[in-house]
Amino acid sequence: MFLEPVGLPESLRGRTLVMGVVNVTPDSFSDGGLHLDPAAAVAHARSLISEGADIVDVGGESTRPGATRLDPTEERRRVIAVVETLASEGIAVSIDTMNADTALAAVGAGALVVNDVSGGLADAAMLPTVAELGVPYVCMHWRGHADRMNSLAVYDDVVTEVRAELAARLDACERAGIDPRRVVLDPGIGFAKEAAHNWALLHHLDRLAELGRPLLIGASRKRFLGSLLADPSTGEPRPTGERDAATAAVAAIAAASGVWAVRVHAVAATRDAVAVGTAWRHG
Ligand code: PMM
Repeated sequence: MFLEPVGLPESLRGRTLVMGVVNVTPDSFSDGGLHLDPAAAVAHARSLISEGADIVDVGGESTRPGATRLDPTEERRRVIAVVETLASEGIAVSIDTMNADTALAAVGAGALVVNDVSGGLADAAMLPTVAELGVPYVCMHWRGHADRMNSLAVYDDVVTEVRAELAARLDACERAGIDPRRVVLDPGIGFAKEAAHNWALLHHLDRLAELGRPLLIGASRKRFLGSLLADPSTGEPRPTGERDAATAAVAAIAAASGVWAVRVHAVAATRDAVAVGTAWRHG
C-alpha cells in the first residue's frame, strides 16, 4: 500500500518522491564542504531538481557519527537564505533540522516539510512548533546525538524495538497537537544502527508500514553500503562517492514496498530506480 502525508501540493502527490540532499555543512560524511557557500548550495539544489528531484532537503548541521553540535544561530545563517531563494523559484524544500527555531524560520522562508532526525527528542519545542506550523513532519528514529550514537546501537530485536520507539514518537506528536496524517516515519538508517540492523529494517519495511504512516528511507551512501561493497582483497570499504548504484538499488526496493520518499545525494540514478520499483509494485 502507498501512504503519503496530507499537506503537500498536488504535484507532489500519488507517488514515491525523490528527495535530493543539500548539505550546507563543512563536515557531512559524503559531501561536507562542497556547498557551504549559499550560492553553491542553491546551484547544487537546482541541479538536483534538473536531474529529477521532487524536493530538496536543506540541512546546516552534520549528523554524521561523531559530529559535534552546531550553534542554532549558525545553522540558520547557513540555511535560511538558501531555503528562501529556492522556495522563491518554486522549488519544493524540506528543512533538515533538530531545532524548533530553525524549523520555524525555514517554514517562514517557504519550506514545505520539516525533517527532524531526532523525532522531536533533541528540542522540546520542536513538536509544539510543528503542530503550530501545520506542515508535514518527518519523524526519524533516534536514540541520541551523533557523538554517542554508535554506543546506542544495541538491540535484541531491532525491527520490533524501532517500530515500538517510532510508535511512541507518533504518540508524542499527537499529544503535542500534530495532526498524525501529517507525520512521516523514518527508521533512521545508520543512526544508532549497525549494518545488520539497517538490513533487518530494510527487509521489514512492511512491519514499519503497519504503523499506518508513510515512510521515508535515507540510505544514501551510508557506511553499511560501504562495508557491503568492501574491496575483497584489502577489506577497505567502498569510498562514499562510489556507493550510488547501491543507493539506487535500495531505493528500488523501498519504492517497490511503497515508501513515500527516498532521500539521496545522486538523484538521476535513484529516479530511474524508483521508476523500476514503482512499476514492479503496480505489476
Ligand atoms: N540521514 C542523514 C541526514 N538527514 N534525514 C532523514 N529523514 N533520514 C535520514 O536517514 C537522514 C536524514 C545523514 O546523511 P547526510 O549526512 O548525507 O545528509
